[in-house]
Amino acid sequence: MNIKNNLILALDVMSESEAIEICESVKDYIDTIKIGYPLALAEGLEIIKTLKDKFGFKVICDFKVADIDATNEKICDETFKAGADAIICHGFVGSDSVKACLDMANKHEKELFLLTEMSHPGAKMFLQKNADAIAQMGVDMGITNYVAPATRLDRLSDIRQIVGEDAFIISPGVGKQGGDGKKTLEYSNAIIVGRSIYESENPQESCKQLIDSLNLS
Ligand code: OMP
Repeated sequence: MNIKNNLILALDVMSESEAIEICESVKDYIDTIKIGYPLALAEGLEIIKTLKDKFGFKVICDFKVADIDATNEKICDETFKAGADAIICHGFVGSDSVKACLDMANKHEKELFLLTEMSHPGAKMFLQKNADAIAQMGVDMGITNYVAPATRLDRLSDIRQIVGEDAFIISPGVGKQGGDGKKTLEYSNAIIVGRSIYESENPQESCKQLIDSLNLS
């Protein structure tokens, strides 16, 4: 996936009108947004097409799909039918569950991102211990897109080692969760940023400043 300015906006706002307002203000700087449960539950899956049609954005659906294979298949099918360009699934559920997502992404000729280790403190309790194995499972399954944390660069680096230079990694946790965008991009292909843009007084200016900071030599 080609992502403008290596920046994905996590659009976790709670209404279509807010979403449109934010997108309007940052549309010159980004071409890819991530929609998760907050906005999809508030406005329905139609919000995907609404924002794609209005702004021409690519949409990654962050539904962290984590069920048995039969259910994952249905979740992914509906999400791609609604217009998503990619979906994020969890890896801890194992290869049969992940394969159901991968097969559905391939069927729709769309993309799957495998979430390895999460960015928040709680990820250290259970997920971190298995994140390398989750990443390795993804490699073994031929998955090329991953989500890995901007909040722990040592772990991000480990995951990059496992998935290889050709894999595509996107990383949440820059800004509000404490991660540094420029350092993260030493390992990742793109950063995912939410609150520090959409909660800002001036989302356009925050977006611009963030992009400038990524390009500082
Ligand atoms: P901010 O912390 O507001 O920048 O948003 C980060 C976004 O990335 C939110 O939409 C989170 O749900 C998401 N996210 C994480 O923060 N950590 C993860 O480990 C994984 C995700 C994700 O899958 O996108």
